Amino acid sequence: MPPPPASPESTAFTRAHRNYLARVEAGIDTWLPAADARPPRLHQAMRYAVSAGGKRLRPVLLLAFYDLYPSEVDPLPAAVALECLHTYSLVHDDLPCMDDSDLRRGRLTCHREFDEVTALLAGDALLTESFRILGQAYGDEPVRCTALVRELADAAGSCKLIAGQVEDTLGEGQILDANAVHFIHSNKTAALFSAALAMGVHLSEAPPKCLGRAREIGNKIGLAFQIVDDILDATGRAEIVGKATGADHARGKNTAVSIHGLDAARAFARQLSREARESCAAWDADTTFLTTLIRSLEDRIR
Ligand code: GRG
Repeated sequence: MPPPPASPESTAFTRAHRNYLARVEAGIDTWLPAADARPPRLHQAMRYAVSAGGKRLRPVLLLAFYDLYPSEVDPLPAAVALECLHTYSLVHDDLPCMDDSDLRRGRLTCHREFDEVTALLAGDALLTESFRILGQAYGDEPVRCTALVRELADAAGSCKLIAGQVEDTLGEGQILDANAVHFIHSNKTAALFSAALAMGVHLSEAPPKCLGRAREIGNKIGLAFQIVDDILDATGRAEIVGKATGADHARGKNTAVSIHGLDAARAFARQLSREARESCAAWDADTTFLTTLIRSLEDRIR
């Protein structure tokens, strides 16, 4: 039986989404050092980790938010910088000293494909690259460049992304309360989503008052996304997440599912997603792509 005809809205969404993804892939290829740059093993590992398989959610959100009030500035290098930083965190998180994972983005993790030392250094280099790219691309505009660097550094630093990772790791095998898990999710995951939207605002013509609202929407998307990730891990949909499932439970991790139970976690994710979509829709611009994207994240747990 032929598939039902796609609605005009979903066709437009798919086309726009493909377009964003193609731009991100091209940007990654342009901005990362060539695979044969010396030392080639390091640069191959960096490209291996960043290339193919990622959903590119954070850079797509940055570009889509920028597109609400586009400016003369090219947002692509910032989108690539954000994806490099996100990928570094995944490479390090997969290392034997952390989650010791074999699969990521549907294939072997960086340290399994290369070796532990190379993966550690590739992660370090991706982190540094993200700030080099921002400096190189936006250095001619010091105010904008500083805002972008601060936004990304703040989200990725010791009080947010790394704070979340540390408390997540320390909490393994212990029973944390809902506040502690909320802290972990807000910082390990949502901070980078918040930064994605805020960076889109810094690059665009959006009025400065949009910044706080953008961060808030990013926070809700990130929290919803993490809860969905926890649900997928608990319900074993490895083909959707591109990595082994059941890992959270096996490691004694505290998740939205272990704290609230499956049904309440689902309801919480849907509520956050709905709030994020409603806040987007109240924006004085065409937010159809963004609201459809947010709904598609929630639909992963249908
Ligand atoms: C090692 C400093 C350091 C931080 C690690 C990001 C992170 C913190 C750990 C990764 C493990 C994890 C479950 C993080 C929560 C956020 C999350 C679900 C990341 C995966 O993001 P996706 O699904 O990945 O967007 P892709 O591969 O699609 O880019």
